[in-house]
Amino acid sequence: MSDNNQTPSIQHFMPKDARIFVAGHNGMVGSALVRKLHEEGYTNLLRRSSAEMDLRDQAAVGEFFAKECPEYVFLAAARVGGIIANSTRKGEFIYDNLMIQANVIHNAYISGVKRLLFLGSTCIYPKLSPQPIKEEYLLTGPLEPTNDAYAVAKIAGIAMCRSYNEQYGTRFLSAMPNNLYGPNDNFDLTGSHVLPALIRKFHEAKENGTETVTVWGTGSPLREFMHVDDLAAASLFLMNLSEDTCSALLGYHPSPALINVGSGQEISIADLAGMVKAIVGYEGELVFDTSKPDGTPRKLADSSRLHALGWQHRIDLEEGVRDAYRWFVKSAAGSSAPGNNP
Ligand code: GFB
Repeated sequence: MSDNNQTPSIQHFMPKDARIFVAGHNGMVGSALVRKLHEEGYTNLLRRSSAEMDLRDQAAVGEFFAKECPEYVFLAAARVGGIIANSTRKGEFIYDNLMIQANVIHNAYISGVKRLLFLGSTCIYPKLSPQPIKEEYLLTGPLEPTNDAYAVAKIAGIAMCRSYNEQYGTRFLSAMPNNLYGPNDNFDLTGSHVLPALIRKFHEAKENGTETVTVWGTGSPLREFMHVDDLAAASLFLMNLSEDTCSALLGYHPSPALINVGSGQEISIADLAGMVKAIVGYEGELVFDTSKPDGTPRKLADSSRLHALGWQHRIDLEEGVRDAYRWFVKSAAGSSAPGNNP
């Protein structure tokens, strides 16, 4: 990985033996958080698979918090998916996300968790928001209809963190990353985001000698991408802010307790397809299926609030896509639905 942008080493506000709950540790984001926490020397991680604890179950989550008493919580568990999953399974997206986050955030308050980081997505912002998108543009316009159920759930989570901070003095921060990719992504073509879908499609077309690969939509939408290892680094950076800096962020005016985590690496879907095609080494043609939705035309996060704190992403998009492709070939190629998002 390139190291052009120097990220300051993480200050360690959280003690190395702190009891840290990573909710959603088997997903792409949660597993990256666990890797990063281990790399930084954290030894006391609490994890529960969805089979061991259904985060939608209020009683089960209450018992877990009462028994395990986590001190810090990374809330990376969520129902997530690409544009078609979001638009065709809205009931699941709104119910699962509302239940998971309400149970975890509420029990974090009840059990006296010191800090919580709630992870969402830049699709919380208005469909036609001015660009780049500042945190204070939240709730200033209509949402993109293909993912409004997911976005409303995530906005409710942000409001819940803010409300608990105001009423109960908790220290719950919401971080909104752009489009993520990396190891343990979901490569199932019906549910995945664009980048893992393109990796799988080009790889299989190359293996099978298929003459064309279909890309959904017009190819014109712009998206900002970030490797999940960068998000994990940013999440630890935020959780380890000094008390004063954390307080300033929680009380920031306008738009308290909310921070964008972007890379600035914006690219059109057509150009992204060209990049993946070259990395995979596929030599056929691209076909654009305009019966599929484009979604929001552009969602570039303004990450200046995070940059002002001293954090920058490190992984260049092309290198990151090469890394994700290597992971796919090693771990996932050939199976129908490998990996899982949180
Ligand atoms: O990544 P994606 O599914 O999600 O799609 P969003 C991004 C763009 O890539 C859309 C196009 O314009 C898609 O039409 N695209 C082209 C493809 N080919 C494909 C393909 O094979 N699969 C997929 N999935 N897309 C999601 C939201 O929005 O992004 C979520 O629905 C969340 O709520 C997530 O915010 C990060 O960027 O459009």
